[in-house]
Amino acid sequence: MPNAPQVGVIMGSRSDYTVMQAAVEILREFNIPHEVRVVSAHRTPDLLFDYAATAIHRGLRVIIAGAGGAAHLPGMVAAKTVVPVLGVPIPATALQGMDALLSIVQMPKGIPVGTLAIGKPGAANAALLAVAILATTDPTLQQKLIAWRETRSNEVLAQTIDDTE
Ligand code: RP5
Repeated sequence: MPNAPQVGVIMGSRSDYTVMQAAVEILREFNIPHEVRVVSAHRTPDLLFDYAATAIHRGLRVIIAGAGGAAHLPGMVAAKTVVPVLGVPIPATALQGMDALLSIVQMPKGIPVGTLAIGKPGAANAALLAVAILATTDPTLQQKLIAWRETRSNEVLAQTIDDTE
């Protein structure tokens, strides 16, 4: 299926979408077929198991999982699939995402989760990393990613600072 999702973006709650939208925007920019779902590790554990267990057969090549608090979603998904899982810590509690970061990054040896930064920069980078992973087998996408980076470089090169103010 040509438009079958290649990247799954999941999150523990609808409230996480304000952060995870940054990932979706990047995937849209690169025209990556993707899907976006709410899958909660502790509130819908059966859905989590089903989502992860069927991911590879449905053609998903990367899963981006955002979660706040104890943030066990990315690790649990990774435990049920060999599709690469990228975890995004959501600043959802009084600890501003440090809790989620430590939970996601401290996976015991054997079940890796690629852990990104807390919040929107991490969500955007998770999508860029997903694009880079897909680009390893897609030269056209690789060129697009290179051009995207060049645009960012040129933006910085064009920046000036008026130090007389
Ligand atoms: C986690 O709890 C979610 O990933 C979210 O970041 C956090 C709060 O969820 P809600 O109470 O807003 O649904 O499971």
